[in-house]
Amino acid sequence: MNYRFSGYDYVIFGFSYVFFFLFVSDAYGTLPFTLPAELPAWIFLVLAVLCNLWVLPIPGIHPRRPPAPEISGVPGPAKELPEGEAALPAEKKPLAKTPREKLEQGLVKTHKGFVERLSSVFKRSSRVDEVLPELEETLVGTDIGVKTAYALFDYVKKHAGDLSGTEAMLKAIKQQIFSILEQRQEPLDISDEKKPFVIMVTGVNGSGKTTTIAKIAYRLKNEGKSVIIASGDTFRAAAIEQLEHWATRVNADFIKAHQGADPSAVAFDGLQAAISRNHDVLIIDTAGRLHTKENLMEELKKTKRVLDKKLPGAPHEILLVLDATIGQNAIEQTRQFNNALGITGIAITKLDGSSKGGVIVGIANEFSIPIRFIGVGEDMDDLQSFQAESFVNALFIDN
Ligand SMILES: Nc1nc2c(ncn2[C@@H]2O[C@H](COP(=O)(O)OP(=O)(O)OP(=O)(O)O)[C@@H](O)[C@H]2O)c(=O)[nH]1
Ligand SMILES: [Mg+2]
Repeated sequence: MNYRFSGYDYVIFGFSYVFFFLFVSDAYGTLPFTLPAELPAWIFLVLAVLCNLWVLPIPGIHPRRPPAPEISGVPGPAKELPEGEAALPAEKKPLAKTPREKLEQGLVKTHKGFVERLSSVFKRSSRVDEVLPELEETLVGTDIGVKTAYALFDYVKKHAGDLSGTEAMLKAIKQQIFSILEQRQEPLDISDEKKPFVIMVTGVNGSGKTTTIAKIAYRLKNEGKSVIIASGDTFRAAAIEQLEHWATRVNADFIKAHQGADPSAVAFDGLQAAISRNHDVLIIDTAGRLHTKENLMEELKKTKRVLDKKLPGAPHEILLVLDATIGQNAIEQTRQFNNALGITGIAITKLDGSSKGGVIVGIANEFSIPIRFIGVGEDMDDLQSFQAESFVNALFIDN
């Protein structure tokens, strides 16, 4: 916590020592003077504790002392801002990070959870054959999924004879991961021929759908596109309000639904509004769970059908939002959503909060679905277009 002690605090802190000394002396009967009244020893202890409490930075107890200003450049809590800009006056703004720095910072935990684990295996010995059994075990224990772990392991084993040492093994793995990821690098192309371009955003609850929608809308608005957002997650009123808040913040049009409304009817209304108001892009939020007993996938399929009926070819993108913190479970989620809906793009969020971001390699290896975006933070510009090369370089930083 950022906190500065004033001179006044040091005096109070000194008093706490005095009271503690009095408590100990009184308790042992060695007080060097007589007290004016018969006070029990514990009174001094209470006073010492109170002095300490006064000095310690406890929220709510020190309204008179604001925290020291943020100077580290670490993003603070979400700011209430138009166009995603920082609310601080220019001279107080922390230095803006470049997308590359954000990516590197966002992948620090995954670097530790994946690359450092592999590096530690290679540090044991410089002989390729000696580390193979441990490499197998370590790869399988990471978050890339067993299938991909064995694909990488088999590759290294097969080429073991050509590799000069364990350092070359890590480089070979890095290269293989790049090859896997490169195939999935295909940014979302919003062509003018498909107008309105309809993006249906899916994923389990809490995966980051609504925030990702806001971030995409923010990007598109910056590119000069007009955007409308429809709140197809009618599970709870708060979800609708959350989306409305984001739509206002990024200056996008919004189709509001009431809680409990039929999600496919909301999507239909959104599409109708997008057409009549001549918007370039419609983004539809969907629920991660439902209030009815109906199956989530069936409901999503229905929404997809309704959109296609109104505008043949829509939705043009069915974006699956996956939370990187759940690790390998994201692979199973992709399978289920893809089987039901035919996912056309993936966004992986919360990489900054996860050491399990290696799962992206497993997803890229097991499904031929483009990875459109990666989320590396909670700010509006923390959604990046997925680029295999910069991703792998940030992941294997220093290697
Ligand atoms: N650190 C970090 N947090 C994120 C990222 N993306 C989303 N979040 C946070 O994840 C939480 C859930 O995000 P939502 O967008 O509400 O998720 P959702 O899928 O819409 O959730 P439901 O509406 O409950 O289904 C929020 O606190 C977001 O701020 C990210 O890339 N990094
Ligand atoms: Mg939501």
